[in-house]
Amino acid sequence: MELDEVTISRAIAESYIKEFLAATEVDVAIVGAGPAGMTAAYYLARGGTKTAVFERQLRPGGGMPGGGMLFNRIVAQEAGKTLLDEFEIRYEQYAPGYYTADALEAVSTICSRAIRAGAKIFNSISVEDVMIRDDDRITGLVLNWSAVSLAGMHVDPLAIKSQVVIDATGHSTEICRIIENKIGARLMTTTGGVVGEKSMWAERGEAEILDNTREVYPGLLVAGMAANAVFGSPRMGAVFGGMLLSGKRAAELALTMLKPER
Ligand code: 48H
Repeated sequence: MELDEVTISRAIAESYIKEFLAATEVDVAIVGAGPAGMTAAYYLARGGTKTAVFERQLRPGGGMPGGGMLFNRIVAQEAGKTLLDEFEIRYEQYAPGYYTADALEAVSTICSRAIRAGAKIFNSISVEDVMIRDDDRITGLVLNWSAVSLAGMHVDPLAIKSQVVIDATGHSTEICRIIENKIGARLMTTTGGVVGEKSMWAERGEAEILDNTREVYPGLLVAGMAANAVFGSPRMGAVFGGMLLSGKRAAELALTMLKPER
């Protein structure tokens, strides 16, 4: 049988649209497919929660593939190792309490486990705005192709609804900043806005990330580096255990926020 280019094209376009349409109303929408966002997606999807992740870049992984300063290894501490075990990512003990893993194995494994659990990751899509309703709650995301903004084209976006949104955008805390810019100082932080990340202190950054992983605006959770940035905690360098643990915590919290009729 000959391969027909039009059939290939229709197969790609139709199957993509089918998945995109399915994602127009989800339980949880996650912004950012870094380690925190993908870990949250894995835990949510595993429990049957309808979960979509939107990632600006062509490739998932966020800051993880670059390891530390492009040395593509990551470090996890004792608590973070439990998540390496969960994902079956191989690691070596470097010193007591310090475990190293291949950054690309970590990214590809978490990504694969999240997708196979049922999460849908949409790459090359940027979240450029949110939907807020009168009762002061985030109700969805406003999306556009990343290529549109890269090309500087004026193209209006599309929108999706979500019961819960997770800001897992890393250092830039983009979803929290959108809320701060558009509706003012209404975040559940000490200032009402993004407090801003503090200088590197691995011990404290990792110690505070789980407490910072919480609801920051009605319907909006924050996870990963964005959690420390929004609440004013330190960065921690290339130790990734906290990112994975924060993603897991965000998933657990999101489940408690979903309406019972699901
Ligand atoms: C769609 C977006 C948008 C948007 C951003 O940076 P990440 O890897 O974030 P985390 O929190 O999973 O992990 C942080 C870690 O990588 C890190 O930077 C650490 C530990 N730093 C410590 C230190 O001291 O420096 O991933 C965030 C993802 C990226 O892939 C972005 O492209 C994506 O979010 N993203 N996607 N729409 N508006 N904004």
